Amino acid sequence: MVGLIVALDLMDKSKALKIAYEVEDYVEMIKVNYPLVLTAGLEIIEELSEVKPVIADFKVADIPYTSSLIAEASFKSKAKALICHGFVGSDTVKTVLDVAKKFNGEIYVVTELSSEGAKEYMLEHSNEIAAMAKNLGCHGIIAPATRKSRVAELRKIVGELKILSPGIGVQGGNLEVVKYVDYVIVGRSIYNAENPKKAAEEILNGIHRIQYEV
Ligand code: NUP
Repeated sequence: MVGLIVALDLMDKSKALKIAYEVEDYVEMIKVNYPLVLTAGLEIIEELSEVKPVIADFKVADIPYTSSLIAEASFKSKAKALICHGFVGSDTVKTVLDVAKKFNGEIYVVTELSSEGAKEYMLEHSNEIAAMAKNLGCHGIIAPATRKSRVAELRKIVGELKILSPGIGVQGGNLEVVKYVDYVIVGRSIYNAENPKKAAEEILNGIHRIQYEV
């Protein structure tokens, strides 16, 4: 069954916590990114972990040594998973994966961003990045809901690996992508909604409708 991950890109800790509790029945995981962690502190990961497992979307993209420290700080703060860029190459990805293993954590690799700029440089190597993530034994990839046909292609490359897909709603992607993914990541369409709980429920219903369409 395809699951929903809420992205809490908020700059207000209490609002983030409030929304996390409101949507908890509809989401499998909570994704945090720099906007929240830079304002609320790394402790927010542990606090949100009380609600659901947390993915730290730090898009790690540094030399292996520095990346290993970022991974260590993330997993020590109780992140369940960490997102790492793939364009940096296999040494960095392997290093953060080794750190993740010590904490029983997971690594998801960005193949190509969901934004338009990904077409300038990332798209050219996205398939190779996906293959690298699979060969290294990462847990999954991040693939763009804004380019459904690309996600279908990436699925063929990564096989059983998990695909987490952002870009639905404000970025223009739609739920059709659920045919190829394990999770969709949704931020603004939930946390900016008048009623985030209802928005999350509706998105989850939409996921199930499309998933079970014949
Ligand atoms: O390719 C990516 N696109 C993307 O939007 C990789 C990501 N990690 N994200 C993240 O997903 C982005 O940083 C944000 O946290 C979330 C999408 O949020 P929204 O567009 O649904 O508000």
